[in-house]
Amino acid sequence: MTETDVRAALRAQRIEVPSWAYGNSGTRFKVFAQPGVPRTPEEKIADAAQVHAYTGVAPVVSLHIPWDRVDDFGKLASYAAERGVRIGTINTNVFQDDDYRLGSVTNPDPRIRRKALGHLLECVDIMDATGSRDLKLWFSDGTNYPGQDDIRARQDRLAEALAATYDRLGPEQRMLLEYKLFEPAFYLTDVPDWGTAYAHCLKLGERARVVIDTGHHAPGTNIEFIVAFLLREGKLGAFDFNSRFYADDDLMVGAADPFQLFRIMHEIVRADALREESGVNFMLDQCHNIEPKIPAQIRSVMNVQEATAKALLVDAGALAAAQAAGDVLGANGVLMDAYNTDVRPLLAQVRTEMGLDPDPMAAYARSGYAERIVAERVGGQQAGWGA
Ligand code: RM4
Ligand code: MN
Repeated sequence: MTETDVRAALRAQRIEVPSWAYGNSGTRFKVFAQPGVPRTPEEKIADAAQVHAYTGVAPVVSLHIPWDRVDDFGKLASYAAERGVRIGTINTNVFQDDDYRLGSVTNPDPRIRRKALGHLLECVDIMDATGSRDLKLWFSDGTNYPGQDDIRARQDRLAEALAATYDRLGPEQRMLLEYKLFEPAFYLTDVPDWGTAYAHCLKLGERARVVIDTGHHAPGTNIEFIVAFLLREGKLGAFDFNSRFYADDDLMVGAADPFQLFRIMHEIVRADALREESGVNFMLDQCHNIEPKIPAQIRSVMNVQEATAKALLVDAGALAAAQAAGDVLGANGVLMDAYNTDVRPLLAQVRTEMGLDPDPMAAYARSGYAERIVAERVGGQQAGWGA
């Protein structure tokens, strides 16, 4: 790839940001409120628009229902458009109601299963109003003790709810199924890994795809293998990017392991899946518990851009030649050369070409927006996880 092509690919890259990153969040021990945090979905969108304004590659905001419930979603979509962004993925939430103590769509009680399915279908109604393409499903469903419930029956119930939701989708809409190894369930999780998600998606059809949340694996898991495999099968729908040191830490992507992020993006570039038409959605799913939220999102977008730039710089011809020749060290050297390149000047140039400040962090800090929201957002109820 020529340097001009690399820069064009970086200009065309798109990263979706989560509305919940701008609200208060924390651990089960404490949520530290921050001044200036949004009180409404509109204020979250306004904050997300700042991330796009300084990076130029983050024009889409993901919503989480019911956290972002409004009376008129069409109006919310227009509000987003006025701020230069649009509403993206609709994230379902069947993990925060007392009824879901023993599960949502896999609950042994048919009444609760119907209630959970009702929420999933309502989220498709919301997609119709916002013009969203993707419905993202993550289930906290599972059990804490062996024998607590029947593993196979729970899979049957899950399959039934997934099929009913899939049937409700419009022709342009997709269903994305996310997996997670454990937490909040500690013994068994009903969708614990990519294989389970993949098997369900395969049965459902073309428009069902898997979401890889980078924080949802056992330590040491080779995530880029999962990426390569799903891309090859046409079943990778989206990423939830974040980083982890221990469990599902939801820290800034690229903070814990920038090399892993590079390896993931290398598989993306290798499969030519960076382009929007590939149908892979690059989302952030993060919580900024102690750091300021908008700058943390800007930094995260930049981290993804840096990993992408390095992946684009891999000399594909030299790599293929070394691989074909069985040159172990040569092939590894080609990859490491790209990883060890300082791509910050290249990205600064890309931003200048896009009419942006080459240093998004500094430009945002200078803008006065952070001070303004602290002064203006007084009173009301700050948005948060409600966990
Ligand atoms: C889950 C999962 C979902 C996200 C929620 C907030 O762990 O990652 O994607 O919507 O957290
Ligand atoms: Mn996630």
